[in-house]
Amino acid sequence: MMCKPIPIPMKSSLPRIVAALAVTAFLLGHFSTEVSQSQEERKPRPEGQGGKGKPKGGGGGPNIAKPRIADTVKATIYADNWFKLYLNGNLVAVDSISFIPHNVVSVDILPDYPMTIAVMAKDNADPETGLEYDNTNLGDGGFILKFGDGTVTNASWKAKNFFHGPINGDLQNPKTRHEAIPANWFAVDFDDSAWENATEHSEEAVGPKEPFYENDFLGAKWIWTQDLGLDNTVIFRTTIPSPPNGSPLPPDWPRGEIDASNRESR
Ligand SMILES: [Ca+2]
Ligand SMILES: [Ca+2]
Repeated sequence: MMCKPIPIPMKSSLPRIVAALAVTAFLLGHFSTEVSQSQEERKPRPEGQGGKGKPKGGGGGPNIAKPRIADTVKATIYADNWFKLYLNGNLVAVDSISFIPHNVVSVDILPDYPMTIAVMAKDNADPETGLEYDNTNLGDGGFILKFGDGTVTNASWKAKNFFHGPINGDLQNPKTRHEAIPANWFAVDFDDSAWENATEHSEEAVGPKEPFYENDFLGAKWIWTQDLGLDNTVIFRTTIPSPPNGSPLPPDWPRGEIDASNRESR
């Protein structure tokens, strides 16, 4: 009797199967490598253990206590409209959006006490008129900050205005007044003793936008000079002697010396 012919794979199927097997083998090998690297990254590093153990020579670097990310605190900052922040003379944060939308800037900082905080905050204002939106509107300012160590803005900070206008709020014939900003306004040893204290303003007066409410500013106050509308460039300064939340003072970490490129004044 005649046997029914057994179906055989189409000519093109065999190369496809071989190719699929090869791809599978490659992916398995790649995945294995990835897992291996990931496990390697998770291994605790022997360095940075607080200086324990005997020096191994070569400068003793691995045996020096080094800060870890857990030693940093979070800095959360909102400015209407823009700011730059110095800690102990070093530029550590610049608002990434100069005007609108209003944004919150959040960065990790490695605190060092006493900690001199210096902030330049700017309301959006035309240098010649003090107005915004093509000289059609009088804008207002506002600044608030909170660090993970309990540091917050309040009236204990010093504040000084360097750009006022439009003088008398005159929108029809707007004039402005500028004062030169000291070159070393952010330095630790800058003398701000003659400056007035910052003025705390209500949340209602500043009118923060949505990002403010999505971040933790509990305990922090909105600050500016007395004139939220006409003072447009304000510098704030304060010195925090120790962590306000009672955390112990950090060790004397090796902090290094980066060149002066992050210390420009304007
Ligand atoms: Ca203004
Ligand atoms: Ca504004």
